Amino acid sequence: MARPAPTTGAGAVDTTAIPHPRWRLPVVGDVVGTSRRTPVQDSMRLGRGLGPIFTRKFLDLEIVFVAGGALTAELADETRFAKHLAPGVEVLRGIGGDGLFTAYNHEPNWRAAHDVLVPGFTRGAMRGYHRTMVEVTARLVAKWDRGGEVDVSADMTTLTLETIGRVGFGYSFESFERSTAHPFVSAMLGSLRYAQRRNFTFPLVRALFGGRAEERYRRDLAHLAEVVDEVVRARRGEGGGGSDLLGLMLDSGALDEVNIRNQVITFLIAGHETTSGALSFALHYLSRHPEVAERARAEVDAVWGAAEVPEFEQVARLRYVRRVLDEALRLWPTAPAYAREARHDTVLGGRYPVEAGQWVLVLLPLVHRDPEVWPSPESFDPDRFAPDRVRARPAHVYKPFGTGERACIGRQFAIHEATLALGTLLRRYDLVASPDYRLRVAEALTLKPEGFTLTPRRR
Ligand code: MNH
Repeated sequence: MARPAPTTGAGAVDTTAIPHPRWRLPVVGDVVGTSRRTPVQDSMRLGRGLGPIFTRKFLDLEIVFVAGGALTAELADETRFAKHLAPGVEVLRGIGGDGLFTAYNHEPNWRAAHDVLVPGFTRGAMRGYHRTMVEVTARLVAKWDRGGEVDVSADMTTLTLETIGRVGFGYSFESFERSTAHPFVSAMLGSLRYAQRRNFTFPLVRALFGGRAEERYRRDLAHLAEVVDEVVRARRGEGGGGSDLLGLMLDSGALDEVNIRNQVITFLIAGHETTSGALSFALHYLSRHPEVAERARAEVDAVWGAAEVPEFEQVARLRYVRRVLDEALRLWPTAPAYAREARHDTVLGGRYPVEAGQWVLVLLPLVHRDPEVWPSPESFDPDRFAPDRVRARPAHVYKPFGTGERACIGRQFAIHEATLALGTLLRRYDLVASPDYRLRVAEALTLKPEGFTLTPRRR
């Protein structure tokens, strides 16, 4: 007997041959034991043991998750697949508009902005940002020097937001000087929270009870636009120019006002949350693995020597610190998923037909734990990223920065910023965590450790 046609949302794949979690309920789907606060970790739990591909059903939407390295590598083939705006990203269109992260592949502004902004992310550009990054890191150090317990995720968020604001746009939130959040930051977090929550609320509930939240969202968006427009006006007043991201956009003449505003908001958001989480996870693992921290610190001492602050090249030479960061991003890729759609009808893994336009979600925390690729996947071992071991692995199985031409434009930026910060903190402090802390992962737009504190002690 033919099986009934699966109830798939528009654009989803024929899922008849793909495993799904055991306790699938009629109508609502795979929701037993899940929470809307932890969709990624729920998917990890439900997907474990189901193999390299599985589905989860949410009401009438059935999403295909890819959890294996080989399928992830196949999806990296740009001739067959392209970026897709997954529902969780599409809800951010209201905030990022046609900015790089939320642009559709077919929007001409994606290519236009990409071409304008790529020069802002070259090695030479990073060299130009280095001094400002060092200055912002010094603010963090001044705070930690005052002693006492610190909320790691909060401090890393302050560091990375301040860095992208100053480096990218010459704008300081003065976050280290404030006792309460900058209004721009509140508006940013508020609008993100609203956009994501709306993703999970039924339209009727929203219509009945969502009025005030909706109004607040509009106000938050208006405030974001106002602040950005003010920054742009100020720069224009100085005659434009400057070698930062804003300067590149204003000087190019290729981007319209609204698009520039969308890019600034996009960069302020995409340019800090993920790096903040990556730093926080790395610090967590360093605090849990004293032998790793010792080795990393010895490297910093050897490479930086007595220099008060490192030179640009001295950051790139922290090879082992970099491996710590890579390994933290393997276990907790802070942008935990990305979606890929078929460019034309094709067959995934030799078995699963995917029609043009249909899409699947790459679930990185499981891909990065694929036992076919990663021996003892749960253990924290930075030496997995030693050059010979990287070479021994297949390509495209480690993807914390996404893939293809829509991969992260800020990768080098994030790596330089995070390696500099980790080196600075390792050299200056013993990172003492509470022995009782068990890693809890909070999910918002990105992943970060929750409730993780350190008591840094000057060496
Ligand atoms: Mn980032 C795209 C991860 C840091 C700006 N980033 C992506 C994607 C991933 C990602 C994954 C692809 C998403 C998709 O396919 O839908 N990004 C990260 C991680 C870090 C990070 C894990 C830090 C660690 N990103 C940064 C920084 C910036 C930045 C820093 C800016 C300074 N990222 C972007 C932008 C895009 C992006 C912009 C969209 C690029 C495009 O589509 O053209």
